[in-house]
Formats: sequence, C-alpha cells, structure tokens
Amino acid sequence: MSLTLYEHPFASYCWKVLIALYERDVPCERAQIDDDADRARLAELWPMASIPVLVDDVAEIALPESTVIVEYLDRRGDAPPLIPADPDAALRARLWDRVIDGRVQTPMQKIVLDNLRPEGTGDRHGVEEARAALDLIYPVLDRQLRGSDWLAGPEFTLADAAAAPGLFYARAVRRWDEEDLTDLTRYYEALTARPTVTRVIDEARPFREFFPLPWPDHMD
Ligand SMILES: N[C@@H](CCC(=O)N[C@@H](CS)C(=O)NCC(=O)O)C(=O)O
Repeated sequence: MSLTLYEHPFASYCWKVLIALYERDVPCERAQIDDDADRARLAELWPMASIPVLVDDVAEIALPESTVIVEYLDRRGDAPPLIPADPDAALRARLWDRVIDGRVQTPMQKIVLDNLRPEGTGDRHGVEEARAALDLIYPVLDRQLRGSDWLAGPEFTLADAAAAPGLFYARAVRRWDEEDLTDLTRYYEALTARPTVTRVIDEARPFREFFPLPWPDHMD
C-alpha cells in the first residue's frame, strides 16, 4: 500500500478527500489524527499540521490541501476523474470548489470554531459576518444549480466533493430557506443520498460529540 491519508472522519476538509477516494475506489490506508501528539507527528510531514494530508510512500511525497489531494488521486484508478478531462468542465469544477471552500466552508468554520474559544473571547461581529456570507452564497448556489444535477455541470466533480461537507456543516449552523431555494434543496438531497457521501456522514456520526454546539434536530 503506497497511500496513507492523515485525517479525521469528522473533519469537513477530510470528507472532500474521502469522497474522492470512495468515488474513484482508490485503496488507501487511513491514519486518524486524534490528539496533540498526532498533530505534532503530522507537523513533521506538513508544518501547518492541518488535515487532510496524503502521503505517497512510493513517490515520497506528502501532500496537504484537500483540493490538491483530490487532483493527485485523479491519477489513480480507472473511474472518471473528479476534475474532468475537458478543459472548460475542469475550469468549472475548480471554480466551484474554490467558491465552496472560500464562501461556504470558511464562514461555516468561523461560526463553529467561535464556540471553541475561551469564555469571553468570542468574535460576535465576525460570526455575524460569517452568517451574512452564508446568506449571500446560498442563493448564488441555488441559481448555479438551476437545470443542473451537479454543481459544475452534468457530472459529479471535485466541486460536489467540496460541497458535500461544506453544505452539510453549514446547514447545521445556518439553514437556508429550503422552501425558497428549491434547487439548492434538491441538490442537497441528491448529494447526501449519494452512497459515497452517505458513507462519510455515517463514518462521522460517532464523533458528533466533538461539535461544539448541540447537534441540531433538523440534521439527520
Ligand atoms: N485548505 C485546507 C484546510 C484544511 C483544514 O482547515 N483542516 C482543518 C480540519 S477540517 C484543520 O486541520 N484545522 C486545524 C488547523 O488547520 O490547524 C484544505 O483544503 O485541506
């Protein structure tokens, strides 16, 4: 086995890579990052010690950054790549992956992580801005999804692997109007019913105690 993924099943950016592994049926060892000692060991591979990190023993590389890892995994296996071969389709997949990370994942993380700050050091204004950022992007995604099965077009791509964790956790902290944004709601339902996405949701389920807020009733 030449690939090892350093990850945690509850971590949203790790989901992006796990979905890619499952979609493309790429064999990979998993090393769970649980505590400070694990993070310290990870820092020897990648000084920022963020997860995910993919190590390829044969190529002797350690790759951080979920998007870059998904691109690397496209070299493995026979399944269709998550960054399509067609250059225009590839551009769309990369664009919507960036939009999700910057405008969904980032504000979602801001809202979640604010609850882990020491008492009295919360950033109320920053959290309000993050909520407003989510309210701004939801209708944009709804419009993008009008008449389209997946976020970047007719095929499931990198953008959808990013959107699955992004929207899952964003919906836990800031729901969109599901009656009004019907295309986003339809997409979310299709996304979370996809077997590879259902699998990461299920694998993360035992770790919900790590969520620093009560797990919302509206979330399966
Ligand atoms: N841009 C990075 C973000 C990774 C990230 O934020 N990972 C979180 C877990 S979901 C983490 O490790 N946070 C702790 C840290 O960055 O120190 C990626 O796409 O991989």
